[in-house]
Amino acid sequence: MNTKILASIAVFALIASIVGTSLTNSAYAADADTNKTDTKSTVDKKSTTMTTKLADKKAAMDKRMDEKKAKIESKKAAMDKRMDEKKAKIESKKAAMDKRMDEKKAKIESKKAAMDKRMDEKKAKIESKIAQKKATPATPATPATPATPATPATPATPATPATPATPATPATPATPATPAKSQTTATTTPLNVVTIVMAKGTTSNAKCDDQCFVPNKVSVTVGGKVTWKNEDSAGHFATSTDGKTFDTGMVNAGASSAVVTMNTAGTYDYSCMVHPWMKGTITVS
Ligand SMILES: [Cu+2]
Repeated sequence: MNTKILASIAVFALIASIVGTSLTNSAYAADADTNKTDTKSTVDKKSTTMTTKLADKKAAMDKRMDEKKAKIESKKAAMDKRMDEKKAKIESKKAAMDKRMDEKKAKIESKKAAMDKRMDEKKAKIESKIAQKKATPATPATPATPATPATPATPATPATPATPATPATPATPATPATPAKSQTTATTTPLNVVTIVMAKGTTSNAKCDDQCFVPNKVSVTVGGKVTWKNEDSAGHFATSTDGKTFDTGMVNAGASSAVVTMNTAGTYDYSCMVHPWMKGTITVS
């Protein structure tokens, strides 16, 4: 820009000198009429030369200006190009980042979905297990031998009900020689009110067998009332295997269940759904 100003000043000075010269010349012309022709031609010559010079300078200046303009424009174009390139780069980077983000999101979501699926499967398994437990009959329903009500003979040997066809021959009830498991006193006597104990240690003793619920075989008449008393250190359930006749819900350690009234005749196996080895039978007649 300085060059431009300097150039302008130079042009201005030239014009001023030309104007000055011509003014002086006309003064001369007015004064000296004799030398008129001579002077005039000289002045004309000078003037022409000056004009030419001036025009040349102007042209050169214009050329330089044009060149500068062209340079500036090309620089601007180059800069614009670079800017565009940068923009494009940034945009492509952004696009790549967006893509990566989307991919990450998708991954996380698919992981979550997989986890949800696994959880659902686990739930389903647990539920089906519980259902199975409820469905599988615990003990093959020892046909309630109500023929011998008075003798507490059948408790300890539940292995011999192989001949249920001949209930008329009470061959073995005469020998009550095995009172080893004295607690098992199966209350075959029909009672109206019975308390069954959830025995101590059954939580950790999967082999408590007929000592889990004591007594583990109970007979009541229709309308009989049964209560479970939990003497163990963990909570237990007494749930009928048919899944509908009765269910004490969780009986806390040291607590007793609500009274269950047996309204329908039949043989009902039951178990603890948390400790499946805990099995018992109630006969209602
Ligand atoms: Cu239990």
